[in-house]
Amino acid sequence: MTRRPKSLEQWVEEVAAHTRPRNIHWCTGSDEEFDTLVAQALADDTLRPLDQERYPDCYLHLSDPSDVARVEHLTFVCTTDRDDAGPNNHWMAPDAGHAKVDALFAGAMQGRTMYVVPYCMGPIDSPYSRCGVEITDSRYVAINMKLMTRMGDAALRRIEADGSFVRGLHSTGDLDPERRFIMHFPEEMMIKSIGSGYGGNALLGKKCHALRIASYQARSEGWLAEHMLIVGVESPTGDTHYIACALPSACGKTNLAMLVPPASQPGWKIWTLGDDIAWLHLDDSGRLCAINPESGYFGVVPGTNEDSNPNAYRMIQHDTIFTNVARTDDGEPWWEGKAVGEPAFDWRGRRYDPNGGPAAHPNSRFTVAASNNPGYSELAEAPGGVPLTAIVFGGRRRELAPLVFEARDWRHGVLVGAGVASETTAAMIGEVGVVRRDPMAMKPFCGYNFADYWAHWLSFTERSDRLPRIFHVNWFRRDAEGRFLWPGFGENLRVLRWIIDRCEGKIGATETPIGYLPKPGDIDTEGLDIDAQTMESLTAVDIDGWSQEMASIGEYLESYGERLPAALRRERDRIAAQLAEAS
Ligand code: GTP
Ligand code: SPV
Ligand code: MN
Repeated sequence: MTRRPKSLEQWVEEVAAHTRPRNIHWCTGSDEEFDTLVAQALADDTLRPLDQERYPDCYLHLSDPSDVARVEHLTFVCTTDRDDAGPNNHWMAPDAGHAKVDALFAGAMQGRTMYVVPYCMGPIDSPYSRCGVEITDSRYVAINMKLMTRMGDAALRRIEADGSFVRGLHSTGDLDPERRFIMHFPEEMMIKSIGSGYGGNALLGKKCHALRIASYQARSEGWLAEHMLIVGVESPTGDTHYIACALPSACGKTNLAMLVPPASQPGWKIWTLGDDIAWLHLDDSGRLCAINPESGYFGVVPGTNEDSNPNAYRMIQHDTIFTNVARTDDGEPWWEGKAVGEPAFDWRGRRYDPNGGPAAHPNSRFTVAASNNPGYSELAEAPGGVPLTAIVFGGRRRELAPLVFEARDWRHGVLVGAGVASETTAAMIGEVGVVRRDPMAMKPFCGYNFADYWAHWLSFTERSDRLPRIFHVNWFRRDAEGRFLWPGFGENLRVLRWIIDRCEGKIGATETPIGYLPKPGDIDTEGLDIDAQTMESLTAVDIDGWSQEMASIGEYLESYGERLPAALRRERDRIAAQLAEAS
């Protein structure tokens, strides 16, 4: 048996005494254990079988209908000083936060198995990886953690060596949204989550640890924990550039990370390193390197088909857990945009009613091991990560934001990131389609005050002169009829190529107050059904619109008060002045 650190055993005992589970299971991470967990989940209806012939080892989980997305209004960062959590987080004093949830955890696991899930975020032998232990009474969570992280004995051995780990306590409780809380105690490296069994609320290694707790830790240790995909773009001559891209939830990270080059782009290859989270470190030579702390994907299902994302579509034909999709009459999973089959049962498990809303929940998800992805990069397990050529920010904007532009330098890039706005999506409970500020796509995930976070980002210029260049993209511009102006998906490679050409110094650009934009004709549109006028509007800067935007960004930044870095304010003022001059 792998040795269990004393501090961990003690904590497990304390939690068991408080939550009163029927029994305790320490997860080893073995394949046999996984099979047993799945068999048990099938027996108690946590998982339902799908057609095992066409979808081997695929299962369906239907969550409680009130529990289908992250809950930002119930997510708290509990720091001693309220200002350390910042206006970007809901805050509670640590004592009050503990008291609130500890009362709900009392006896919460009665009659259930308590799983002790050791996990490692990042390659087991990477100096950049960090471990945690999640205690949970959800078998679904234990199953998902096996697919999403390096889970079990190997992680336990690393915890023993590291001497520290993030503690995550989770119970599905009674699933009543009134008694649902996702609490973070970054000063104690602790998470307590109760009342939800869903994704980001319950798989504590993901958003709770790898972003909220890790971002807090990263600030004091000099690195960055970001809501970014990591992708390798290999040119026909065999050079590979690595790019990390921050897009808000359900705004295209998985799709970009798994892009399959269209036939019009012969010789190009795309390698996936990560689709949701990146941890960034400066190496000894000053390059910014990225690792993916996860080892699996929890991806949006609707819209995935042979055309939009062929690699993902094939990847989820086997060894996949589907959450909240619909089913066909013959037991296949079905979702809007699948392009084949017909739904018979919706995501609530009811007979499908065409007038009763979508068959699959818009935030239905697949869970699958990253090694299932045909484009999985061989460097995804590299302990040192991959050096980044470019960082790309983006949002979902019907208007204003051009297809792509480049920041003038790192400081300007930090402002571009801080100014990101995007339409809300089904990934969180709340209204969909409302534009809000989502700096660096981290609004729901930054574990500390954004003002301090921007200062931390800015500090990297003092530490390296080899930083990646920074860009902004928007795949989501629409015409008056609501149609997307840009084809997106695989065709986004054309934009990545422009980005790489810029980084290699191969190509010029039009200088504007908001940054460098592609010159007409510099983005390859050969073979696309897109006219020059559309390209012109996708790559133009609306000076009046941007003047208003910059005023709005200014107001937003000022809402952070005196902690706002002066350099960021000056950068905004500089661009606002240039826009005023241009109008
Ligand atoms: P999270 O897992 O929530 O962090 O999301 P994500 O950023 O990985 O988003 P994902 O790639 O799953 O895409 C979300 C939705 O955006 C899906 O419905 C996609 O079909 C759609 N989408 C992705 N890329 C594009 C694109 O280039 N153009 C358009 N129009 N839609 C896209
Ligand atoms: C997101 O919402 O950004 C996700 C899904 O990636 S979840 O794991 O639920 O956070
Ligand atoms: Mn995400």
